[in-house]
Amino acid sequence: MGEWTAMARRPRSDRAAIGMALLLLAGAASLPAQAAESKPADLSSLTRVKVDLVSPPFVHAHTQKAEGPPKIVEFTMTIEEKKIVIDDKGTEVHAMTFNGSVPGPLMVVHQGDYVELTLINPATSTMPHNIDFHAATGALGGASLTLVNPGEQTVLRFKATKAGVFVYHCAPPGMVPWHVTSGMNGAIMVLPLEGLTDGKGKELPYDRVYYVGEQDFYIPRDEKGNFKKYETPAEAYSDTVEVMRTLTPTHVVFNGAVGALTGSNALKAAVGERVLIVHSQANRDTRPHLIGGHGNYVWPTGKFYTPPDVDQETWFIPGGTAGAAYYTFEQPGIYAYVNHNLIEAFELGAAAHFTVTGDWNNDLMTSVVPPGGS
Ligand SMILES: [Cu+2]
Repeated sequence: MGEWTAMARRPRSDRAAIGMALLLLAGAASLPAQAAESKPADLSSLTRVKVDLVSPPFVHAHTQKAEGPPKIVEFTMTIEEKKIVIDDKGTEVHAMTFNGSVPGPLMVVHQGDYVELTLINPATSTMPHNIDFHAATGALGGASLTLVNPGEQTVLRFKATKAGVFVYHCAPPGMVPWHVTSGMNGAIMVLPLEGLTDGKGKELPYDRVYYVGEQDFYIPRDEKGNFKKYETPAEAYSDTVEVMRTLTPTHVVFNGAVGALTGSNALKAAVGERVLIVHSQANRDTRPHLIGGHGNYVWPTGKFYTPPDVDQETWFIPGGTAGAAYYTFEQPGIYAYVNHNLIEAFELGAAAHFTVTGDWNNDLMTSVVPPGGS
């Protein structure tokens, strides 16, 4: 029986001991006790807003500038363990997901708001899960306060003190990289009260926002080199960890599968529209590039009070980070948005398309002599 099933059946006291060992490692052993004993925060005067999350690449409705004083923003996510197909050859992963999608949904709040998440692990799950918000302060990002066994749920509230886009991911003791590379990650966007700016006073409102979650998968192969299929996550566990330890992914994809954002699933925009692309990678470094376009304003590490880089060709997002890029499309056509490690883009799957409508600008580009014979 794999370690993960043993984890699921451990009683609370054992789980607490494991969590404590992890906390000792992190040098933060006393935090959960303090959380339980200290005075509760009085937030009774704050307005509560309930938000329904939507699946990426789309983002729930929100205002870019804050309206009114800080709020408590309520989100609910249900964990879903499910088999998904990740390429056109039928390769399967027993995915672990927040709300059924890889990546999990993008949450949007404003700086100073309180994020209140109800995290549900249904009885049909086979494993414990939790959530570590990189945007949160304390208790391993909330991970040590949110470990839920199958059939349990929990509510975590944290104050969004820092503006930017931030990764969240599952981090169950003993199984962190397996859960993260099985799809259990997403991002939150904490907007400055005044919305996005260039850091010099110019406002940067967007007409559209898309969320791209890049995912590395590690699928075991059989003796003939074909990808293996397994009946359960438990069965896949030890072979998968072996592949993970090579640090060589078999797939690097956007939004859970090769082609999830290409062809008929392409992202849409029009000439003149200002588009914000939020891009997260919870485990590996990445290098987004918009072929035929630019990053007019880019926050490569995603933090909105760091002035954006301008006119970028390719930008670097370190693993464990969400970044953001802002671009106003100027020409119609199909653009590829890729990880510019081109082997990862073209051979492993890390590519999306934008389909942009509008009028061609001959001043920006003209075919003077079309390709042909001399
Ligand atoms: Cu998990």
